[in-house]
Parts: sequence; C-alpha cells; structure tokens
Amino acid sequence: MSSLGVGIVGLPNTGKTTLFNALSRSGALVASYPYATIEPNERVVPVSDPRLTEFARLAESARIVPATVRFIDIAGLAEGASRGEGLGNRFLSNIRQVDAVVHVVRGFKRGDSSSQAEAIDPVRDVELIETELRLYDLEILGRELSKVRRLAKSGTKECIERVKALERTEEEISSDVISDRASVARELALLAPDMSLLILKPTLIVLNVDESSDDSATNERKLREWAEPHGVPVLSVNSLVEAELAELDPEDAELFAEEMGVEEESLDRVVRASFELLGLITFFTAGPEESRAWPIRAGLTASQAAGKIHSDFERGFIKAEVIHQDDFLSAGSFPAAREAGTLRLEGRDYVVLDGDVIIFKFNT
Ligand SMILES: Nc1nc2c(ncn2[C@@H]2O[C@H](COP(=O)(O)OP(=O)(O)OP(=O)(O)O)[C@@H](O)[C@H]2O)c(=O)[nH]1
Ligand SMILES: [Mg+2]
Repeated sequence: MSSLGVGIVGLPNTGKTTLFNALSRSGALVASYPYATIEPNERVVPVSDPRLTEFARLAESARIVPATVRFIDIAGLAEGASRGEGLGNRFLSNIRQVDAVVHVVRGFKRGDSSSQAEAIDPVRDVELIETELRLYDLEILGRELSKVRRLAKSGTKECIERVKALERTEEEISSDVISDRASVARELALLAPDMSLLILKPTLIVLNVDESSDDSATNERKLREWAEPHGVPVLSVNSLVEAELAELDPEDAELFAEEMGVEEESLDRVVRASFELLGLITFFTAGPEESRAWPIRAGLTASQAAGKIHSDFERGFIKAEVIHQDDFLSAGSFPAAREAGTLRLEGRDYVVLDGDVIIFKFNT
C-alpha cells in the first residue's frame, strides 16, 4: 500500500521545511522500509513502533519493515491566500490532496523581533491559517451548493439530501469553534464523499519552539488552551535542533541533545501522532525473514488483510493463525503460543484488530 499523505502546512518561514528535513533525515537512519521514488518535497518516513522491535527480536527476523507516513512539504500560506494572495490558491489546492495536516506554528524568535508582527503569538498565527482554510472551504461549499440547489429543484431524493448535508457543513464551518471536526467530516463523507474540505482534515499542531525564548511556556500554554476546544492535539518540537541532530551519528546526537535540553524522541512523537491522524490500525507479521507492520483501515476481515500483503493471499485464503500482541510477547514464540492455546485459528471473516500478529495460510 502506498503510504497515506500528511501535508505540512503553515505561515511562511515557520520552519515547515526544517521540520520536514528533520523528519526525513532521521527516517533515513532506519535500516529498511518500503521505498517510493517521489517528488523531492515528499518523503516516506518510517513510524517507530516498539511492538515491532519486540516481535522481530522474538522471531529472530533478519529485517524490520515498519509502517510509513508520507510527508509533503507544502509552501507557506499568507494572509489572503484564499483570495489568491501569494499563489495562495495553488497551495491551498495542494492541501486538498493530503489525508491529514501537520500545522506548523512559529514559537521561535525571528531576527529583530521588536516589531508587533514579528512577536511570537501562536494563537494569532494558528487562527490566521485556519481562517484562510475555512474561507477556501466556504467558497467551495458555496459553489457546490448553488449547483446542487438548482438540481434539487427537480428534486431527486439524493440531491435534496446532498443539499442538506452541505448546508449543515457550511453552518459548522462558519461557527466560531467546530467542536467535533471528525464527526462533521464523517457526516459529510456519507452524503457528499467527493467533497474534500481543508478544515475537516485530521490535524495536528506542531509548535516550533526555540531553546532561548523566555515566554515559550506561556505561549505553549495559550496555544494548548486554544486547541483544546477545537479538538486539535499540540506537540512542541525544536525543529532546528532536531534537523541538526538528525545529521549526527547517534552517540554525538545523544550528547548534543542533552546539552540543548531537547526532549528525547520528539520527532518520533510527531511521526506517530501523524500516523494516528490517518485513523489506521496495524497488524503484524513476524518470521525469520522479516517482521513487518501492516497499516489497514479498521474493520477489515482476515482475508482482506491478507490481500494487503498479496492479492494471491486473498484469493487463496484458507485460514489465519492469530495472536494478540501481549499474548505473543508473553508466549515468546509461535510454537509456545500454540501450546498455550493463545494462537487461535480464524476464518476469512474474522475482523482484524490493532496489535494482532498473524500467520496466513493460503493456496496459490
Ligand atoms: N530559531 C529557530 N529558527 C528556526 C526554527 N525552525 C526554522 N527556523 C529558521 O526559520 C527560517 C525558515 O525556515 P524554513 O524551514 O525554511 O521555513 P518554512 O516554513 O519552510 O518557510 P517557507 O517554505 O518559505 O514558508 C530559517 O532561517 C530557519 O533556520 C527553529 O526551531 N528555531
Ligand atoms: Mg519551506
């Protein structure tokens, strides 16, 4: 499966590319992951998952193949982007293509930051971008509504339902706080699945902080207070330091990180949180050749999950031997699990759970 895409979005010069570089360089340290040749502003980044490391150890796997996230570095959006300022429309339409959004907000001092416009103010900045996203969405909704309203006059039931869904969405997007973006998105997807609205994409805010800002704790607190009712998670990262760390070998990186007082694994947390935005679950395979994480949509059956590995697996599916992660860890091996009775036999209609470790049996 080609990885789903997460767009890095924000005002100009907030450190989007710095974060992108840090993410993709740190990714390159991992031994192997499915590689895709893609545009230079797109990188496939492995998702570190301690479960996978454990499974590989137990199965004595020769290699580890983690799940991946595809990050796309999108150009900065300026105020007025929704009216076409600064190539705004093109960048906004780039965001339509992604499955989720990492919104980078400046939390570091810039040059001579005596002027008001340069003062660090994450809430102002976040609202500025969100306003542009909403204006763009409202424009698209408005255009679609006037088209569908005309069609609805001669009134198929489908058309009328679509108008209602679009109107409800328009109302939500115009309100001060969209309290549950995911449920608005779900409702819209049912009746107008072709509409891709920017503000409804699963979103994570990354506050790009600086080691030297005096009010960084205050800024972060204010941003979190803002984000809470909007239902958007916030992570703090020092992208500049992380980008430098990603270039060092691990020993030097550890020393430097300590010196700079950066939190361990802050990049890993960004990747994991980005992966979580995509709403996927993960099942695993573990054998001597490789241990591998397989991200799938929730609700897939065993035979459909087998089809993710190879279409022949789905066609020739016979059965699956399934064990849940903790049972596998405590058994220590498949034979031991078989003996303990924790490795179960499941048929094609078994619904795969996050954390299942699976051995597929199939005919080719
Ligand atoms: N002090 C500090 N400077 C940073 C940080 N992140 C980025 N910068 C600096 O901010 C400037 C812009 O960084 P970029 O990563 O190019 O920002 P961008 O958001 O990709 O910019 P555009 O693509 O032009 O919108 C560069 O000079 C970076 O070195 C940070 O965490 N701290
Ligand atoms: Mg950039």
